[in-house]
Amino acid sequence: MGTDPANFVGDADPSSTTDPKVADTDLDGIADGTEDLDRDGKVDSGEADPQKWDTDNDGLPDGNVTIASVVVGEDLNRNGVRDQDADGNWTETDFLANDSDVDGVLDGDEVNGTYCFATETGCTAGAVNNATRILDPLNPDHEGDGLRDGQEVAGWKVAT
Ligand SMILES: [Ca+2]
Ligand SMILES: [Ca+2]
Ligand SMILES: [Ca+2]
Ligand SMILES: [Ca+2]
Repeated sequence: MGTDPANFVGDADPSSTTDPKVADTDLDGIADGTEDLDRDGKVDSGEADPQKWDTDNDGLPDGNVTIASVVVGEDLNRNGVRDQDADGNWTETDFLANDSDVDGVLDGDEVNGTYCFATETGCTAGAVNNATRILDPLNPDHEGDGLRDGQEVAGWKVAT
């Protein structure tokens, strides 16, 4: 017996260490082997980091977790890739980009309602959840008024 060289895949990055006894080392909802799409033991371009709960640091876990009965996360079906519908529209946020809809508001702030307006005092972005401020992380202009959500957060207004 022993290791069959035909089946053994070497670890391309020995400095990364996931726990072989745990299926999901970083508890982000995606199994370690699924985050490492090509199974080479290295975090390659396009892959989430199996040792980081939130690879892009936007406040949302790479996979999904349930917090207070609400499912939040990026790779909602936990398959290790960002999915699209038949029309090519993204159905999941990007676990490698902290602002998936490129509107200037981080994914986590859109989902958790933690953004602040530039003119506000006593408010730190990301500090406190605010249910009245939940936006859509896949829609850069949730009201459809032509201004990106981040521009409105920064204090821009539609000319009247
Ligand atoms: Ca994981
Ligand atoms: Ca994230
Ligand atoms: Ca997915
Ligand atoms: Ca955004």
